[in-house]
Amino acid sequence: MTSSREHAWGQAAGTADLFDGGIATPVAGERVPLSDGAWLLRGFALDVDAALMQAVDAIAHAAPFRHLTTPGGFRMSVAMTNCGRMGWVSDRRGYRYERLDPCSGQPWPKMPACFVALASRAAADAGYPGFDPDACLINRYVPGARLTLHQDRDEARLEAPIVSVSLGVPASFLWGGLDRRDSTQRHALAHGDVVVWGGASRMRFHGIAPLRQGWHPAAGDIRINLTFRCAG
Ligand code: MD3
Ligand code: FE
Repeated sequence: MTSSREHAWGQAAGTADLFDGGIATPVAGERVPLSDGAWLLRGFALDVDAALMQAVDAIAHAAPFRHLTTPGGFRMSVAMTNCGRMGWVSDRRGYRYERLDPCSGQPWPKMPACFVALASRAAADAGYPGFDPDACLINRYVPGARLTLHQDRDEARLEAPIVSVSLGVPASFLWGGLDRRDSTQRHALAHGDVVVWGGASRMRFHGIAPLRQGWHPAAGDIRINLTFRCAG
């Protein structure tokens, strides 16, 4: 495997191998600085994971996961839905936040109290008190699904951080710079990991490598990612 992977995880002693590539199992309770303003809070959501998974199921019942189309006409391999006052959508007309689910014409499901509580607790822990997200994009990955390198810049309040929560099968997160051509680092994001992306890191390019075959007792062979945003 690449030296960047070994470098990223080389200092985590006494942890078991999670991937054959040598990425180690995250240690719950660790706070890892990723870059300026970005913190990885390992295992931060582990105490509420069952409530989060149950809430995702309820949201998906009202606003089913769907494969959006990019403005360029490609079907995204990641399936998405939203909750909260605003939801992120993509179609031939572009990327944007909408108050209504285009599939149903109804408002997105309300953001569950356990979502808001976790997101604001994580943001405060990383140095962003008073985080009050109005949108939660929910991504669902099956084996092979990926998110190519991109920036998140459709939100109205770019000074607010984004909080992400990983659930289910672990993923290899690609972490670049402010220019698409900048080199990327990889970090494993495992079930229960929370990352807070603010400050100078807010506009960095990032993505998810194709999901590898795996199994997590709470999610089966899929990965779920929640991203909390101040969009409106
Ligand atoms: C860094 N999701 O939904 S979460 C996305 O795991 C997205 O599904 C990925 O990128 C996922 O837009 C990665 C980590 C993440 C989310 C938003 C960020 C990292 C970020 C915004 C700015 C910088
Ligand atoms: Fe993103």
